[in-house]
Amino acid sequence: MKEQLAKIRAEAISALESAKDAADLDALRVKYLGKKGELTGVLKMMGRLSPEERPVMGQLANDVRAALENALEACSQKLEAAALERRLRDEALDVTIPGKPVVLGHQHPMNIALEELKDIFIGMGFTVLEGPEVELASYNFDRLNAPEGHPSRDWSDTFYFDGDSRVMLRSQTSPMQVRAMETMDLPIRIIAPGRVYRKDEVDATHSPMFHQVEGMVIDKGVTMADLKGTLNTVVEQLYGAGAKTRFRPHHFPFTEPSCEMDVQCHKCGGAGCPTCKGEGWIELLGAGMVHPKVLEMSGIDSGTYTGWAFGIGLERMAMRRFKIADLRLIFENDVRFLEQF
Ligand code: 2U9
Repeated sequence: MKEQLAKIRAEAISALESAKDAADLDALRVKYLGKKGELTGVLKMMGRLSPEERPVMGQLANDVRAALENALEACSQKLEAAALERRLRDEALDVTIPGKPVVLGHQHPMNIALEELKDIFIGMGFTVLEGPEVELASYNFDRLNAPEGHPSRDWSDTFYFDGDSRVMLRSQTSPMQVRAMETMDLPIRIIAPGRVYRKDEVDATHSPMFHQVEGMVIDKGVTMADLKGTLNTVVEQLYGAGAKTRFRPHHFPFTEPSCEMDVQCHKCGGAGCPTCKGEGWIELLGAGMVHPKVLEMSGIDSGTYTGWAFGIGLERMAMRRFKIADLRLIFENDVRFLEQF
């Protein structure tokens, strides 16, 4: 029996040396220490021993069990350490390798132009208002002194939603000024940027959707001098201190008197060149004193209050600012074009 125990011990220790993983260890544990294992088998034969031999063999068997358990534990720790070592090696990450560069996007040229303009007006105390693109014709036309039958209301120019021409895609951001007159306390100093829609064929200078920035000031004692002073300041901030302007008479239904403002050509300084088509001047915006009828329709006493308003086509402004020759480039969103700004 003594020899059997020594053999089990030697065999088990040697088998442990070639165990490769936890499954091998479990199999050996069952084989030697399990209920039907070899050590248990030997212990079952203890009954045949003499009373003197029994405690000696019992002690020996316990020693062998303890030795095997220790060896199993040691082997398990060794395998775990090796497995960890292998994982650390396999999953090693070199954090010093340079990363893949992230290509950062940037603002669209239209947004750059809009932000510049907004900054200038916010700096002068204006509030920025945004509102619905689907509008009531009453806000888009009637309240702006363009009653039924006015040419700007024509079906060939306007995107109406219904047969009786009551709901439409706004053709200008002016309805926002009407809404401001209805809801805001006087004095009012606002700009209204946004998308507007007109039935235009797409070409190098036209699109059925384009952007406007309109603005309006209403207060007591506001005159054409305030209009000119404010717009001259805007132009100086956009084009530099030396930029000259001129105001030409014009007609709009919502302003009286009305004008257009030109900026002296930055390329030729007024002499005439291809950029200004020989004119020396480039048209920038339309403006005028808010028509007394427009004030009265929105409940403002035109005897006490006066106002001025303007409208700029943002695409034209951005095209000049960034020297873009064809309007379609602005809407196509070709990355090769956008990357240039
Ligand atoms: C109210 C009163 C007056 C807005 C104005 C213009 C002149 C103008 C054009 C510029 C180029 C339209 O985008 S464009 O085609 N706009 O010339 N807009 S005055 O006047 C208003 C607006 C609202 C209540």
